Amino acid sequence: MNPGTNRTVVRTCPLCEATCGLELQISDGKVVKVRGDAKDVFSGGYICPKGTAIAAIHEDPDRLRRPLIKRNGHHVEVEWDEAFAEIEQRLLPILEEHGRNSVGAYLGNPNVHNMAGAFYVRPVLKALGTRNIFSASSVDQMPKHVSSGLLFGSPGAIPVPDLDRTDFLLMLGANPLESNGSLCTAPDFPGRLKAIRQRGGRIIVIDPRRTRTARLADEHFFVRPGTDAMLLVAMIHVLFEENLVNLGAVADHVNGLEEVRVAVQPFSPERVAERCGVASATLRRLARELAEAERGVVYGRIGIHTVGFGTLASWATDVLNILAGKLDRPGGAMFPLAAGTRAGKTAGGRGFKTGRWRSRVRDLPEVMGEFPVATLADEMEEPGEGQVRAFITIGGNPALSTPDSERLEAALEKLEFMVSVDIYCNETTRHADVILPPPSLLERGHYDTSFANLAVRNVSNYSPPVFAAEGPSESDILARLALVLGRQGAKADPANLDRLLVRGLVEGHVANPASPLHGREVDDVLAQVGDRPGPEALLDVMLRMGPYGDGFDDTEQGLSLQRLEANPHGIDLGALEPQIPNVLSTPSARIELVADSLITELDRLDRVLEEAEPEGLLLIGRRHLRSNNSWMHNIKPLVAGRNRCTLQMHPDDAAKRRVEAGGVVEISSRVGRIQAPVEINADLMPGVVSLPHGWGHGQAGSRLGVAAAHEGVNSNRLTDGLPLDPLSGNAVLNGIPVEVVASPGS
Ligand SMILES: Nc1nc2c(c(=O)[nH]1)N[C@H]1C(S)=C(S)[C@@H](COP(=O)(O)OP(=O)(O)OC[C@H]3O[C@@H](n4cnc5c(=O)[nH]c(N)nc54)[C@H](O)[C@@H]3O)O[C@H]1N2
Ligand SMILES: Nc1nc2c(c(=O)[nH]1)N[C@H]1C(S)=C(S)[C@@H](COP(=O)(O)OP(=O)(O)OC[C@H]3O[C@@H](n4cnc5c(=O)[nH]c(N)nc54)[C@H](O)[C@@H]3O)O[C@H]1N2
Ligand code: SF4
Ligand SMILES: [Mo]
Repeated sequence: MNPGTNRTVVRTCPLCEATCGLELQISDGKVVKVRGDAKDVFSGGYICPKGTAIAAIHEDPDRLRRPLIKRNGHHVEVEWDEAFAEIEQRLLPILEEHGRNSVGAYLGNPNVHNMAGAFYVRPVLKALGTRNIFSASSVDQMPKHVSSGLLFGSPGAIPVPDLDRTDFLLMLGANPLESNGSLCTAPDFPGRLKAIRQRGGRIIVIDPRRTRTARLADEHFFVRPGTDAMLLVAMIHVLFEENLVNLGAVADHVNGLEEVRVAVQPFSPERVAERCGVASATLRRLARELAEAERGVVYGRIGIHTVGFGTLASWATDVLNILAGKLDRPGGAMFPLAAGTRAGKTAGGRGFKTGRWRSRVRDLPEVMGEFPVATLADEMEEPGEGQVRAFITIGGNPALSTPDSERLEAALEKLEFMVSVDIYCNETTRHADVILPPPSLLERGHYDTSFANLAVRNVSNYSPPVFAAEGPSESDILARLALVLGRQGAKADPANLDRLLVRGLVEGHVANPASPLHGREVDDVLAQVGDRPGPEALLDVMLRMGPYGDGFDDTEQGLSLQRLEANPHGIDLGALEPQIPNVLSTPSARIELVADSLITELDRLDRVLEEAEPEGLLLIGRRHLRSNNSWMHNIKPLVAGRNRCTLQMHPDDAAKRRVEAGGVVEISSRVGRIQAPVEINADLMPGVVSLPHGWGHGQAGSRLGVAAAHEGVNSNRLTDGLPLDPLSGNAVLNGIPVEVVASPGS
């Protein structure tokens, strides 16, 4: 890569789930222009303001270039060897003395946007051996994993709305005009929504706020936060009551139909309507319209997952699709078939279990090998065997992203030792004793291993690094961390782990009688992979052994990393195709509509409906197109303009509390109290207030110059770590009871 030349490169944007193709013009080693890649097979030139800001993230002077060690309370730059030696000297004795569970780990959202996260986090966790694993999943999509695990046997089997072919989209708790979509990878989500309406289809949005997405829809209904499970279950009730159940293509693959009918019996629209704030006639009509739609689908996202009945709401979404005959059918809810998955999966499997072990303090079940991050502070504070005394964060900012965060920050400060793999010294990593900064997102290869499994078209694209990295790659950093934890020493060569991982993957195929590689010489196969960096080598094997791969057969035209490199705008593998029954991993090889745990949740729903409705205001979140959770507020073009960290409130609620436009309010919940400027806004449902998350910068010891000037307040000082979605352990981040008063002196 000659820095002196002018060149144009294309690459996939790793900043959100939409996976847009970007075109970067580079002159004298600097990105001089970013625009959408018009030739990208999936995004066709679409881009959002964050994609344009990618160069500013790369160039951000506050982005760390060298490791930091905290000495006498201040972070100082050190060499890489010194940083790993420090970890060896300080972390290993804690493990020796207090056992493996004394070190906790938290994995943040960027790990799913990054090959290092996909392939090298697991070896770190394995070397650590701890059960105290936490991640952003339990403040996000864990309910979806659990409902998919129960219904389809695998937490990764997630059906997505077939946006490009549907004519009826019922959308709850999602705001893709700001978020660009989630658990539904669809670059230019806004354009795809407009196309539904242009072809005569209809969009209905259910959200406690009249969002930009709601404005684009044909109809919008307010819903009381946290009540979507009732609303969806009532719609299932209508399908049975009005004889609208029609399983369609999946009729021969479903168990438990009669049990669902009985279980939803108590939940008529008339019973739930007042509680949800949606008229019973509307619920009946929407159920009928869904059933009658030739190509229709229900899609729910974070607003229905980060609530106390998150798993039940997620389950009910899929059950509605199944009972209305919309699952596994074009225009309905379909399963992607990603290039990186193993070819030849057939129906059946071991199914899905949670609670294989439980958390020490609150006795909460493990879900997908982790505990709810809402109990992280408990595990750090409570003395005794297994107390979390040391902590590793990888690409995460739990100090801003997780509930009751003031308490978590206090617990972080008391740790004996903390390591963070992160590009910034921010609200979380300022507590770390050692910060290991990976190179920028333009200095690494990129492939979306996660989002290919959630995409509305099957596509495959690889982006090589744009610039050579100054320091070690993120996979090398994680490999060295794994080697230190595995007692291989602070100077162990990360390439050793690369070789082990790639060889292990190939050996697995060679040993598998069902694999086309069965019986081949491992070294011959490895020779075909060639001399690539670890993540690229692993990716190559996965692509070639995947459903579109060449299977390491020279005579085949299939997919390989080399082929992707020759097609920089990506390769289109076509529209989604039916995957049932092969996608199912339940022991019965069928869809299991009911599980005991879900019946227990329906019983709880029944009891909640009998209780008096809680009074007072409920707090929900709010995303903005120019933000990304907590970590892009240090980029000037993304924070320019008016303060976005405001509390939005309906005029009637404001009037009742004598809150005036332009003033400052004090917002308090069971766990915290913060102040924020207020915006009076009739787009909110009365009784609901909204504050975005990810703000609250300017903390002592952090190094975020721009963010400190746009600090805002941390909404997770109000969210409560106690109430959880019981089946998934997901935190409740929407529908928080709060009080709001005009701030004295404002
Ligand atoms: N109240 C409320 N809270 C929420 C939400 C909400 O809607 N409301 N949303 C939740 C959701 S959906 C999520 S996903 C979580 C996110 O929770 P987190 O993942 O904990 O938070 P992020 O803000 O995404 O922080 C990402 C961190 O990764 C670092 N980083 C960025 N790029 C890289 C990289 O390439 N490598 C490494 N190693 N580090 C990198 C950043 O500096 C930052 O420290 O927040 C959750 N919190
Ligand atoms: N610009 C931007 N894009 C992002 C992110 C970001 O922070 N900023 N974060 C990324 C991440 S990590 C994720 S997970 C995705 C999330 O993507 P989305 O799921 O689309 O998230 P939101 O935009 O927060 O939309 C959630 C909607 O749910 C509504 N809501 C709140 N409570 C309820 C409720 O009880 N019921 C119903 N029906 N609705 C409710 C909110 O008003 C909001 O409009 O976005 C990703 N993309
Ligand atoms: S929508 Fe997402 S993937 Fe597309 S440019 Fe914006 S941040 Fe990047
Ligand atoms: Mo998320």
